[in-house]
Amino acid sequence: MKEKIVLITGATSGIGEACALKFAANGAKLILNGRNPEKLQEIKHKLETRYGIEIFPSVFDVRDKNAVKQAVDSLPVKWQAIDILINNAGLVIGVEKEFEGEPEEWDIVIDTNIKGLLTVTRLVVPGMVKRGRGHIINIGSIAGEAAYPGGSVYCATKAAVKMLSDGLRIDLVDTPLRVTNIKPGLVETNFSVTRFRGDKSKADAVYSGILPLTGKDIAETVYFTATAPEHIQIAEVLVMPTHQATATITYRNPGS
Ligand code: NDP
Ligand code: 8X3
Repeated sequence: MKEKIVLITGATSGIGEACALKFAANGAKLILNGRNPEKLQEIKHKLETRYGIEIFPSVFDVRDKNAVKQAVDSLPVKWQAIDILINNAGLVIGVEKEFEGEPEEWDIVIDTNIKGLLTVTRLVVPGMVKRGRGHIINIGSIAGEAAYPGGSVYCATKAAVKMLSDGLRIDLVDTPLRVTNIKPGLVETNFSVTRFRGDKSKADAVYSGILPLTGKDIAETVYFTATAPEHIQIAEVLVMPTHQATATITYRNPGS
């Protein structure tokens, strides 16, 4: 991984931050995207000090097409040859039924999870094609496999991530580029806090009685796919806690 340039969106929390740590520990050069400049600086300082690697912080909201374009176009020359793009930024807000949800919140979720991912992909992948090397790793979800109660819009966005990953893989089939869709189940991050609009006790209840995955577990999976031999394209990985079988079927030990 030494000298590889890795761009991670949504690197200020959870899975994205854990990926930053994993790739930094293995010598990658990181372009870390986030919306919170202070948090990005904090991560930059921590990882550069700990691992002696270089980090380029890139502050933008993936929903803002002009900001994404400006950020990609203005990368200093030595940061332009991105080898790995990890499209991780994403969220869900609410658990309302489809006929009762907030359209403004749907816009945020759809614009981030689908259009944001697509915008970053559109701007980064042409360079990879020109250079004849690159790997696009999208963070999809088990939610893209089947709809569940109160999750239809989020599930639809992650089903879209599957289709965008599959479509990109098809469009790149005559190139050495690889496309991977990682589909995690329950991962304890800030994800559920955002889903429950800041209600930490409701968020905690999502993981009660089951040992959930961590951001680190997903980062290990992402890293595994990124370091597979060049002739191996891991197209999809569905990864869940041992006591999870589908998005809605889990075994919960009431005593734990
Ligand atoms: P977190 O809430 O911990 O992290 C989400 C990250 O995305 C944050 O850094 C957040 O930044 C960033 N982000 C959100 N919106 C934008 C935006 N518009 N522009 C740039 N960055 C943005 O959750 P996770 O780490 O769990 O989520 C990461 C990905 O994993 C998401 O795509 C999610 O759908 C997916 N996922 C999560 C699962 C889980 O159970 N946790 C399971 C399956 C998939 P900020 O702090 O500024 O909001
Ligand atoms: C997050 C996993 O099951 O909460 O994508 O939708 S789930």
